Amino acid sequence: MHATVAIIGAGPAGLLLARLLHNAGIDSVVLEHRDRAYVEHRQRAGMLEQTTVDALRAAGAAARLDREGLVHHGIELRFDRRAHRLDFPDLTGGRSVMIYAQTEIVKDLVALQLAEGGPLLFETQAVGIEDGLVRFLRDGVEEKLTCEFVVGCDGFHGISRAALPNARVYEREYPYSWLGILADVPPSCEELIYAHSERGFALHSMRSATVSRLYLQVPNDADPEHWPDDRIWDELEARFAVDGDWKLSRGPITQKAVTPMRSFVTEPMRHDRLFLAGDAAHIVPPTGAKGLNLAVADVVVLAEALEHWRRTGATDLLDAYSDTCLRRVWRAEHFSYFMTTLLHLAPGQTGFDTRLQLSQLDRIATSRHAAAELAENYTGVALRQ
Ligand code: RFL
Ligand code: PHB
Repeated sequence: MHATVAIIGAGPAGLLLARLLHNAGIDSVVLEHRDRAYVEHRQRAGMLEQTTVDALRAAGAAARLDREGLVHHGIELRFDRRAHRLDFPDLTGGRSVMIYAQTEIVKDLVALQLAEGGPLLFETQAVGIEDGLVRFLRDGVEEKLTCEFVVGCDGFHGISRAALPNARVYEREYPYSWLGILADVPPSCEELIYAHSERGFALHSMRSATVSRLYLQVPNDADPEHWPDDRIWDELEARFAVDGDWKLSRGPITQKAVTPMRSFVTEPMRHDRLFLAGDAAHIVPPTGAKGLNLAVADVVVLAEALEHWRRTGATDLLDAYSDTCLRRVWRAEHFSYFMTTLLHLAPGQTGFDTRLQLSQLDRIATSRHAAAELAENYTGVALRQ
């Protein structure tokens, strides 16, 4: 088998890259370890920056997103039993975000790829990367895919990262995790609520007018089995408590999972003809909602560079890929770290630490500059700076 570009992984990064290359007339083959149902139902991100929405539209992959996505013009911060709204268009000169689940983006991109694009092989595991060659296992048999370029879009647990010699790794783990739930109940809010409380962090997000997505900070060793539905709703209610008459609606919980939090960057994101994109190259804790957006931004930059190479033979944009991406990646790393440490209670945290968090939250609530700094980062920085 041969392709100009071998793409490992059919998450948002790999699927969108395949679509962008197809649109540019560059052939690719996508190898995906898991089956289609698994990839389409893995519950993850929900918040899309404007740049991500624009990229999906330009790729011709936004028909359903434009019908079903929810445009959000702000978020609410809750702390000290107070609610403070950040108005994004006002603070950023007109920017907003969209709520549309990662599962739906993946479904849309898989359908387009199967209908119009090159091969997308499920249950096909890449097991080795050499110069211009990917070895993979299908039905227990090892096969070879030769190519001009390999792009590792295989997430944090993939094999691509290890194929980069001389990479430097920067990493941080956090002393807490998220218990995420999906519930069949209309959201109790119109916009996302990020809550700081003396019991720990909570986030109210949503998937549609009838499905809510909520998260609770829990210890790293938390077992979802120890979190029966009533305990989850009681804890959410306590953490979102606010003066006034707001009420949290309860409903049947259909999914529960615990996710650890990590910051991770590997540099550079390229060696020779091997490129990394998305979670394969960098991880952020989910508090800033940046992971999926970074993955999309990486492949937009890479697809343009490959198209430029195909048209002119020049490698200058490919050579600049890693530096171009890492500048945006580190901004998102800082912002995600900032949001995470601002809103969570670390085990053993002192009253002093909590007072600092509350002071910073109060600053965001009272200073337009502080609010604008948060809003600009949340709605997303430019693709290239
Ligand atoms: P993915 O989605 O992990 O896809 C990688 C794919 O590679 C496959 N694979 C292999 N295939 C072939 N051979 C191998 N050897 C392979 N090894 C692995 C895997 O099966 C998989 O299909 O990476 P990608 O495409 O880079 O996308 C990244 C995003 O999925 C991730 O950053 C976001 O989900 C992070 N994230 C959020 N990001 C946002 O932008 N906004 C959010 O609101 C947001 N919320 C979240 C999140 C992540 C969460 N979790 C569970 C980590 C909320 C949560 C709870
Ligand atoms: C989500 O909807 O899953 C979501 C939204 C915002 C975040 C993290 C997750 O910061």
